[in-house]
Amino acid sequence: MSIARLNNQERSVLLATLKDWHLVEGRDAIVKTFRFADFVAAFGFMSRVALLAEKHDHHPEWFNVYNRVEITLTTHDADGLSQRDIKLATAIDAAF
Ligand code: H2B
Repeated sequence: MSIARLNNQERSVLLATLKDWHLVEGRDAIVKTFRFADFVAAFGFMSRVALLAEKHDHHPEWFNVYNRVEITLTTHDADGLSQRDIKLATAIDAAF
């Protein structure tokens, strides 16, 4: 299914409202790194995000080492950033 990419105005709103999410160099995506006390805390967060991803039908690219979780969001169906990424990023921040 196709969905619209964010326009320039939506992008500035996105970056102004989402804390510590950054544009990825060389692709239309955003990334944020989350740090936790230990692996169990990090994995608990990943479990919450997994449920959110299913609920939103939007799934993160992510990388975990011990207490660090790096999450990248983009919309393959839009070939870049869409409102779905804003919505999921906001929900992820609330689960942190
Ligand atoms: N997740 C992400 N990050 N991007 C997508 O384009 C996407 C997704 N598409 N999760 C969804 C699932 C799509 O495959 C289903 C069919 O809606």
